[in-house]
Amino acid sequence: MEALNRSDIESFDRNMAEARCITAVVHTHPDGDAIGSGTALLGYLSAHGKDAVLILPDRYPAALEFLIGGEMEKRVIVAEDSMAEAERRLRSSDLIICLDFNSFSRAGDLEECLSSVQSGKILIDHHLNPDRKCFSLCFTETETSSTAELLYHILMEMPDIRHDAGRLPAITATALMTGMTTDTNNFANSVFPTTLAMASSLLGAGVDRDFILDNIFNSYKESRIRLMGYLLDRCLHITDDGVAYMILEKNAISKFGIQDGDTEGFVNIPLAIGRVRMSIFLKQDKDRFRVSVRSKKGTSANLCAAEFFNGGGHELASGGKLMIPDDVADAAEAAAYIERVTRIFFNR
Ligand SMILES: [Mn+2]
Repeated sequence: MEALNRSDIESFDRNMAEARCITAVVHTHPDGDAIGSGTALLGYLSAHGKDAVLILPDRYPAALEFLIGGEMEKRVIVAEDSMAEAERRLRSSDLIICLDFNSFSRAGDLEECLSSVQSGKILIDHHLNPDRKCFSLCFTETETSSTAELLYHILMEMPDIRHDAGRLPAITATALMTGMTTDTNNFANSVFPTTLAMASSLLGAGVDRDFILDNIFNSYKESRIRLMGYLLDRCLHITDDGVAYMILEKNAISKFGIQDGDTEGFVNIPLAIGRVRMSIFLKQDKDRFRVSVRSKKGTSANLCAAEFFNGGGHELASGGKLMIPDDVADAAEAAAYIERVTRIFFNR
């Protein structure tokens, strides 16, 4: 990643110092990086005596409860459960810090409120194409593993931290390590020299990586593993172009008792197959499918998601949606849609 701009760092520090009421916001369906960077910042601000709150557009996966439980929970608002409280909080904030998303539309029902409030807004993110005009200060960097890593490098520059991870509040150090670990899928992708340097400093500062790994990778419900087996056996298709896709429909979601977050990472599994170049995972959600796209180097998940799935994100890891009936007439049409558009994508 590029060196952080000194004047940006100074203005970030000044913005935080001058604000009394600071609110962090993350994207819908928050993952480990969103919750990790959000709670890390919350821990840092709280240690500085700030009135700090983290707003999540909707509920978080159970596997991340270890970051949000206890004292922290009082400082988290789930907008899906308390929209009025979330909007009140945003309106009364002196400073809003958006983490791990590139435009307000990724904050779901909070979009309008975020656009209309007049406070200072800071972006810290690692996705492509940030909506810069909406922010008074932007830290965006795609050459980094995660928002957690970017936030780590920013915090290292703060005058009270002075490049010593041991000076970070313990919850901040743990949460930063968690966000980076989930976004790299435990050091499997998007690992940069700076990523390993961060991991090394955090381990040196006493972060318990075994505790984090136990929570994020070894605490799943049995239903997740059984659903994984069902999907791989019954629902995995691979096209002649090497596109693997799985479609999780409503009936299977209720049959297996699946909740948000339970299917996290499923999209990566088919990439282990030699001839697969791209993997697409669809999950039905009311009037739409939520779409995850992953690709191997040389194929752009981002371009495919942007052109055919109303989305985008990173070069090799993107997301989007498929609307019913705008994009596909009904759920049963989704497979044919994927076959058709990926044939176009790979053969022109
Ligand atoms: Mn991220």
